[in-house]
Amino acid sequence: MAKAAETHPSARELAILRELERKVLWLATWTIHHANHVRENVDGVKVGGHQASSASLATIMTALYFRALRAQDRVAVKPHASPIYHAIQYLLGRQSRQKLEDFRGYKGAQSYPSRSKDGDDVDFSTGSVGLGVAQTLFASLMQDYVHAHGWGLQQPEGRMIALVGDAELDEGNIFEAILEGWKQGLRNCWWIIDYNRQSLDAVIREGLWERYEALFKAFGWDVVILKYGALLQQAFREKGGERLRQWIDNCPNQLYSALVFQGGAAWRRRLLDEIGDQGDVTRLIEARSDEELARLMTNLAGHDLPSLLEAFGKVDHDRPICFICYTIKGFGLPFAGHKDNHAGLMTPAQAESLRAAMNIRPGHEWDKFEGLSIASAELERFLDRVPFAAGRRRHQAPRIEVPADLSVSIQPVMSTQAGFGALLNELGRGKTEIAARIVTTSPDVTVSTNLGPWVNRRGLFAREALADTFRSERIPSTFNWDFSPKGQHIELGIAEMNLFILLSALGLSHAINGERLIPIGTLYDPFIQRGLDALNYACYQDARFILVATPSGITLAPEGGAHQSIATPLIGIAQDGLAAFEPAFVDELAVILAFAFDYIQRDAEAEASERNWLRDETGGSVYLRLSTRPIEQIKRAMTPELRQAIVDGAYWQRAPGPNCQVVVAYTGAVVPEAIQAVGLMAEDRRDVGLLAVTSADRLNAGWTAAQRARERGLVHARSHIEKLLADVPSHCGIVSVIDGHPATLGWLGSVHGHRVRALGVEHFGQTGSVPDLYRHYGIDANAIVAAAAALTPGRPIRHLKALP
Ligand SMILES: Cc1ncc(C[n+]2csc(CCOP(=O)(O)OP(=O)(O)O)c2C)c(N)n1
Ligand SMILES: [Mg+2]
Repeated sequence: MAKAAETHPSARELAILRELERKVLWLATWTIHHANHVRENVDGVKVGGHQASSASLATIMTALYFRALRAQDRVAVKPHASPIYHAIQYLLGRQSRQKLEDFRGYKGAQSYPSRSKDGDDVDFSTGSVGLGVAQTLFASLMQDYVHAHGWGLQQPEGRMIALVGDAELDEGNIFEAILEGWKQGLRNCWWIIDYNRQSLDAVIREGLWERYEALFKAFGWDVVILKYGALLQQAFREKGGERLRQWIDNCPNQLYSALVFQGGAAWRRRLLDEIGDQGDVTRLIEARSDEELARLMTNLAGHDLPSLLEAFGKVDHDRPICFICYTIKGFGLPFAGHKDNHAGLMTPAQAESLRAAMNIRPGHEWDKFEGLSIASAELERFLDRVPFAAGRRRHQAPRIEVPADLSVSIQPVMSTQAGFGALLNELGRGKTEIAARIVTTSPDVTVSTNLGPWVNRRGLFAREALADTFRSERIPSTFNWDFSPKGQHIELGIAEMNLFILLSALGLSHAINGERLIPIGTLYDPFIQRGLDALNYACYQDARFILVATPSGITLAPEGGAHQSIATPLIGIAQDGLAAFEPAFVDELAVILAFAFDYIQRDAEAEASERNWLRDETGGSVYLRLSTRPIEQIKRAMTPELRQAIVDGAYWQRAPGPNCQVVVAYTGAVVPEAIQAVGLMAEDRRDVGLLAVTSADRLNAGWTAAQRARERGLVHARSHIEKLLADVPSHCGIVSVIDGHPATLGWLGSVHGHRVRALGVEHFGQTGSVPDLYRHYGIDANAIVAAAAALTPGRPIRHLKALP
């Protein structure tokens, strides 16, 4: 049970926090101003405003970072509050002045908080709105998982906190996460909504807070509404105050924003017009100068430190909480409240008047304590004792030993998906460290992606045990669905976004909790696209996981249409931070999975290896595109050379002879067609080669890197694919084939200038049998032969049938 933070701040502490709040607002505003008006802006492009959006959170973040947060808490900061975040870190001595001066510039502080690109201890990246919010929810589940398994108990439980824009809540993935959080018994999660009632373009709808309140409560969250600051609360207690409160409560968002922008005189006119009574209310208004009236009317709780500190400090439980904090976008700045302020930048003249108001002398804009009325030494002492900054926040975890060989009994005919199930089943049987650290998860496709046998052995995870009633009732079932705190499979609802964000959370456990997990997520390959932005997000954060996508392609024949993935191999190539593989045989898969266990744990800062020109030392996540198609397996010894080639991305299954006219290069489940085509051509084309491509992604990356190295003078740089194709005669044609977009392998011809005919799938699939569809899309043996015949001169190929 979480304990309430200690007592109220003393008057002195509050005075210091108020000074810091001013300073944070100044530094953030100046950072953006400097990037636009002071730093030499070579291309004349404005580097982004967001002064208004930042100012909205200045008070809340001051309250959090300088008092309410503890070192074990983790925060996702709304993207446009990045300057506020960096300013706070600067004051805490964790961000350099140079980085602030270079904000949004080359290698400067990032526009949006970035775990991987910023040096000042960003917990979770944000930028694509909605994702960072959900990340905190899943990070909290991850923390529960780690602790329930008896790991990391020396560390106190942290709160996972998101600072959320009100318009950010339009993102559907947030609601998917809330639902999942409810199912999983979410704890220790705070979402603090910056309810400034403005989005990027406009002012938001009336009464949204009521919808949020009902919604969060429906899913078991506490809701705390922070609306009025201390000044307003005091005014409400005066005579006529109740009338003022009613007026504010009924005031439309648009009008409130407009009046905030217009200032004291406008407030006065409007209030007197609408509720002036020549009595109490009029007196309440007239007792204040324009300036005081403006300060009163903008004294919303989200800009009132005592209200915020009290609300955060008095939490004494671990239930999830949604704080709805009323704020003003651009608070304290000249465009406060204006609906066009999102990208608004202060003019140099406005910046000068802010400088004057803040007592900042020219040339001292970056001085930490410039213009403050409390002595620097006292402020320094305070900052040195800030609980958030005490101790280590980013952890490391030792490497988990990975066996060189993963054992699996390979059936004569077997699909890669079945192979995956068998490999995990074998792992589940043993008592190895790697098996203990594996955590699997799947969005309602656990059984259909072949995780069933693993789950039978290792059980499902839940903080509280829940027996499988079918089992206790002795009803025969293939699957044991018992939940316990020791279970190793996290069963998710169908939402793929949640899968990727959970993988993102599990895949950061080593850094967040100092405990390494080996996360494996499974889903149907086409639905990668449903969660693609979240996958991209997970990779950007450098989370480490293995993604197993199966089934894939039109090989999923009878399912038809948009169930059949086409573009995913290209995603595998293009997605940074993700090494994509598509093995054809189960022995290849075993090699790749063992590699993946190791690869996701690597984090060295090494240059690309001269062997294959891949940045293998830095590691990354892994994507395996698998298939349900049963394939006749090859009986062969796994030599070290073959193992290496499979990991590097390709090997000759049949090396081309010296007079080779055609090479067939295949990936994945179409291997029987490729082999058959080579056989059909053998009599009429000489020395046909058969190239097995296990990773178009890694081949392509190595090739690109080797070219770049040569262009920089490393003339001997050679990538794996360049070496493989080096002896293929230049007149030889390459027919490539994949159950996916043909561009995946189409680039092979550019390596040494061979002509290529790239076969694959470009259009939405049909239902049908595998042979029907392979014929229809032209990736069957006959189509491969026809492509070879068209590409390479020579006598007609006897076994070629007319194409349909
Ligand atoms: C997925 C995604 N879509 C669009 C954007 C562009 N965008 C950035 S902030 C924003 C809206 C900001 O509104 P709100 O969340 O209320 O924050 P505020 O600006 O009020 O602080 C939009 C549409 C984005 N960053 N991510
Ligand atoms: Mg907003």
